[in-house]
This record gives sequence, structure tokens and C-alpha cells, in this order.
Amino acid sequence: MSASSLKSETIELMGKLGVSQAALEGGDLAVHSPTNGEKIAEVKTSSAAEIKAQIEKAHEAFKVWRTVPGPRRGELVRLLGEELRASKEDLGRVVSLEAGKIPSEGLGEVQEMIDICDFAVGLSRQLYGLTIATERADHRMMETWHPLGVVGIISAFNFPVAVWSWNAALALVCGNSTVWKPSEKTPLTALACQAILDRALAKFGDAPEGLATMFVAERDGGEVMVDHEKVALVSATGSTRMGRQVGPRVAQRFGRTILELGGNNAGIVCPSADMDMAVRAIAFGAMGTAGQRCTTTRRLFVHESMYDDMVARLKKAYLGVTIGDPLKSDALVGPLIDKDAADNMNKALESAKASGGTVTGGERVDVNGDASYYYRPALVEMPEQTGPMFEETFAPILYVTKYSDFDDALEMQNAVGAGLSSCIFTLNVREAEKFLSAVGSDCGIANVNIGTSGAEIGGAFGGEKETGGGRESGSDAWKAYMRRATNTVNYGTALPLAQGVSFDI
Ligand code: UN1
Repeated sequence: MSASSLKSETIELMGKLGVSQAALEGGDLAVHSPTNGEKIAEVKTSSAAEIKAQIEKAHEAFKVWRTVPGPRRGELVRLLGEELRASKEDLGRVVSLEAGKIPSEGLGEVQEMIDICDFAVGLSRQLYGLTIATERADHRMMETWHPLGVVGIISAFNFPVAVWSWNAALALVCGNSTVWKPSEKTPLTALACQAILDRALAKFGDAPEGLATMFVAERDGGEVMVDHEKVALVSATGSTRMGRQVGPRVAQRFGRTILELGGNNAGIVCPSADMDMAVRAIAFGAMGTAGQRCTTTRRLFVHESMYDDMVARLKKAYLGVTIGDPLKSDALVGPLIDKDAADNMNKALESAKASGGTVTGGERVDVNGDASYYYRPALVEMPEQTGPMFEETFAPILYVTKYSDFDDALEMQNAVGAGLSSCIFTLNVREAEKFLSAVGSDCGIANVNIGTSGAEIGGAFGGEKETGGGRESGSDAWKAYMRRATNTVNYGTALPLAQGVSFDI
């Protein structure tokens, strides 16, 4: 395929998804495919004034949408799910083109969108509040959940479509409007999602204008949204560095946030582990998506009795894994997103060597020339947990360290800033249960005999500490998208005060 044909494929695919060629040409933001470095589009960024106007409009839309019954709002999300089903192949392909994901992961991401739509449709009839026992006679106490307002969504390049859908599907059934700022590295997938959503909106019929929109902008455009008083909730996915800025800025104006930030996820391999299963799970967790998931397995603590066997098996997997252009091959590892990502990977590997690490893999692989960054995933044996192991490097690097005492392994696993995902491989119920207990993993996700990545949407997704504490997706994460009112109704003839207080006038 010649260089120019990738651009034509982009135009053709985007056209099928409903985005015109005009939207892909002549803009001020160049989009490059990480698969070969080619410039595939130039899209227009929005000015601060345009973003503000969009937020104002979303606020007006919210005022209407909040009055629409939940199940009817669910109908919009049901239609979105249908449109996504119809566009799954094409949207998955654009994810591969723009974010460099291998085809099954590009498609998997769209499936994740469909799944959350299904979940949200059911949820639209289940926005339950409690009825609570009251201490006063002839009273009823209950809680009701109300729509919150405009939800601002900030998403990262690595899950360019799924993270938006987790937020948008829930926000919409909860009666909110949404404004989305995708990563400036992946605006095309976002434009495609908007076109898909617009088709669902058209079929729905009478949704207020400006209910769910997106804009392309660099960081300064995101700041406009973060600081805007009419954005009631900012749901931001990205680095801890970004979250450290967004969190306080939104808090300053008493807005709400859902922060889903970095992960430095670890696995523990115990003496009783099913080694075949553990190796497969770790290989996917550490090398999948070229190490660019927030849930990627980055650290591994292996019991000394299994260490040599585990390292030998992992080396085989690392040296054998196929690396290639996701658009042309069925390789398992695609490119890093850009040169910065490659530089960060190299820096971390240098630092690991300086800290006594032994590296297998990690070298650049020439797949499509100098303008794309394909690397063999790196397995780094570390004498102890030190140096770059304490940082999240968004690249396929797995540090492996030996342990002899289970409690030490637990302590090492928890000894980093981030607290997103974790896993243990064991057939020993004491180890498994301790890992899941209050003194076990301190992460938002703790798995047994399953890797750290690839969570399904039914559970709440997010983590503790520097991961930001937010929860998105399943379980009761919807509550963060609504405001709770406690209501007490007196249907009697007296006015008893709580706590037995008397105040007779
Ligand atoms: C992310 O990397 O930002 O659990 C999200 C997973 C995916 C979502 C990852 N379902 O790996």
C-alpha cells in the first residue's frame, strides 16, 4: 500500500462512517497514523469562544433533557448501540488506523462501547433511590437521584472511543448533556463517533440540539472546559500529571470530577500458580496494546521457587511475539503512538539498566521506516523493586522481581503511587483471599487468576491513590453522574423534631 493510499483509505472509511472529506482537510491540526507516520488528515480545532458557546448550548439542552423520562433517554442510547453495531468494522478499523491497535483490539474497543450502551439502556430504568427508616412518626424519608448538568469528558489516545462511550452512555441516561474533548492524537475516531451518535439522535427525533457534542482542541481547549462553571462534572482519563492539574482546578469552583489516571499495575505469581494460565495472562496484560493501556501489567513479583521457570517462559513469549503493521498483518504488537512514547520507553530501559536490570527485547523493529515506532516489548529482570519500577512508563516494559515472602510481595505491589489494577496467580485460597482483603491489594481492581487488563464494563472501573479515585462504567458508577437529594415527607399532623429537640413557640 503506498503512502497516499492510507490517506485515501481514511477518507473512504470516514465517509462511510458519516464524516465528510471537507472535515478532514485544510484544518490546523495534523493527524498522523502511528502505523507508518503518514499524515492522514488535517482537522480543525475549536477556539475558546466556540467551546464556550458549545458548553452554553449543552447547558440549555440539559435543561430540556433532564425532564425526559429515564427510559426514554435510554432509547437514545439503545439507538446509539444499534448504530455502533452497524459501524463496528469501520470504526474498529479507524481505531487501528489512528491509534495503531491490532484489529481484534480495535474491534474489541467498539464491542466495549456496545456493551456499555446495553448496560446503560437497562440502567435507564434502574436509577433507584432508597427509602430509609425514619425516627419520626408519620414521616417518610427517601432519596432521589437527579440529573447533574453538563458532563465534560476528556479522553486519552489509547482508548479513543470506549472511554467516551462509558461516560456518554451513562451521562445521557442519567439526564445530562455531554461535551467531549478527545485526545489531540485521536480526533478522527472522535469525529466518527459523533457522526454515529448524530445518526442515533436523528432516529430518536426530538432530543434537544447540542445535547452531546465534541470538539477538537489542544490542551488549552480542554482548560476552557475544565474552568467553565456550567460544566458540573469533568470526567478525565489520562496521566496523573494531567489529573493533578484538572482535579484542583475543578475543585476550586466546586465542580465535580471523575479522575481515571495512571496505573502501575502489578501481578504476583505464587508457588501454586497455574503457570500456563499465568504466562498467557501476563503476556496479554504486558504486551497487549503495545503496553499502552492504563491497565497494562508493568511489574511482576514471582516466588523464588517459580522464578526461573516463569522468566524462561516469558522470554520465549517476548522473543517470539509478532510485531507488525496492524493494518496489514495479524501481528500481536502494533506501534507506539509517537516518538515521545518511544523516547520514554528508551529512557526507562536505560534507567532500569543503571539500576541493575537485565533487559530482554526492547529494541526498535523496522516495520514501516523511520516515521513510525515499533518496538519489541521488553522484559526486564530487576534485582529488587527500584528506579523506573516506581513510575508508569506508557510502553511495553515488564519488570520482573523475585520474592520469597508473600507479605513482602504484597508490600512491593502496593508501594507505588498509582492504584489502578492488580492480580495474583495462585491456587491457594489463603493467598487469594488475603490479596482481596483489606490488607491486600490497594487497587481499584484486584483479580485472581486473571491479568490486570481487559476489564469488562459491568464492574466499576478506576483506581485509588494517584489513579485519582474515580469510577466509571458499571456497578453503581452512574451515581457520580447524578446528584442525590434526601427527602423527608411529613404526612402527620404533628411536627416532631429529630433527635428529640423541642422548640415550642
Ligand atoms: C484504559 O486503558 O484507559 O480494562 C482503559 C481494560 C479496558 C479499558 C482500559 N477495558 O483494559
